[in-house]
Amino acid sequence: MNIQDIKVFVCSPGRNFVTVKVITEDGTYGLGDATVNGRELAVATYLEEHVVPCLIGRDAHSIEDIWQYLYQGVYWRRGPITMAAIAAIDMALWDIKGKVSGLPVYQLLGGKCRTGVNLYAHANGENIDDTLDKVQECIDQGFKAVRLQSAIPGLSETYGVLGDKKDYFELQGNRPLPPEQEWSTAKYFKLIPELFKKARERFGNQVHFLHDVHSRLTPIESAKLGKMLEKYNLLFLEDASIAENQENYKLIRHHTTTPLALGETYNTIWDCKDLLQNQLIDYIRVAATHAGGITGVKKISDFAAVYNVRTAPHGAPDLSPICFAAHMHLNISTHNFGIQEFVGFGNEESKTIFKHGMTLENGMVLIDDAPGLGVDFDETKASEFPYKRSYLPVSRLEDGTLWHW
Ligand code: KDG
Ligand code: MG
Repeated sequence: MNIQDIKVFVCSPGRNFVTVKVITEDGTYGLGDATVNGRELAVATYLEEHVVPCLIGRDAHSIEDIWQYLYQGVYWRRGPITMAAIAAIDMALWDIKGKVSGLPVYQLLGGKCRTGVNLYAHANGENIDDTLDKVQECIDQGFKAVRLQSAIPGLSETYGVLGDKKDYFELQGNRPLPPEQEWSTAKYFKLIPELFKKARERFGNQVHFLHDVHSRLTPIESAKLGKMLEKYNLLFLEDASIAENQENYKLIRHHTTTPLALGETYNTIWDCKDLLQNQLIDYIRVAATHAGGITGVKKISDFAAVYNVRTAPHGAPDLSPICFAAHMHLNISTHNFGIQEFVGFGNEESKTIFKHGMTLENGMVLIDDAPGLGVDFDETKASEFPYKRSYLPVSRLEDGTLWHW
């Protein structure tokens, strides 16, 4: 079953998505997500110029061989752009295999390990009370786990809290350049223990709490935060420090029993190999779109299982519903799955483009038995929302030093 054509679409229903459609000679097609937030056209060009010509005429069933061809077969391995391109092709090929066999992808991955996929929702507030009110809303909707983020007093903007702005397009105003945000660890440290103290006082142990540091702390500051939060019993603390140097986590781990999660920007097993085999983290957060697709994530999850590390896939809104569906098939069939981040199925515009049968029930996502990934893409609708240049913010300390965003 040879590949006849591959199309790449970039659309912007409120945010940019790069979508790949692989079409076989009998007309079967598969879909993949290749979105790298703020660098969308780099992946689209990589696909169109360097990947698509090599795949026409190849057997769409040879998923592993095509994965290796695009990974090992390229001298310039790894990196987010290459791995997102591989990811999109990989997802599309799994989608095709499922459609051809008449089975949902999770069946091809080994079948169901659980009935549904547990989620954590977001509570992002303007202050502590606002965050806690949003936790209540999440509980009312049936979520059993909630990530708490709150605006930091004294800083003009905080990660995760957009204020009256709908998204980063609005935050950038009419000037499509990276917005700049201030960071102060001292101000953050005044807020966070108070946030979780009040959260436990108000909600007791009825719900799991999580928090994303978004890599703003040094390793010793992360160790301190982990220790401060131990009594509030977090499900995990995410991206406490940047881990380009995986050794950083030895120091953090040594000081705290707060569970640690990491990996949403990782692209291959090599980015997290030391963290996993030294049991320095508890959850690995790689996303199918950024870590080589279903095939890439499966390799990482199986390796993680050996070291008792569970998966907690990235679920931000810059991953398209195709990536979310790929996660669902992985999550339901992976024994060492932990929890899935969830921020909804997209805005109203994006729902007119991406159609799927996933449903939300009592803090879980259920998937139907549609063959393949179970997502469809409306090309005509997508063309009504053309690409718009967009950037994620840049972070600086109060003295102007560039910092981790
Ligand atoms: O594109 C960047 C976002 O995906 C990221 O900031 C979201 O950290 C994030 C999360 O945990 O969802
Ligand atoms: Mg994160």
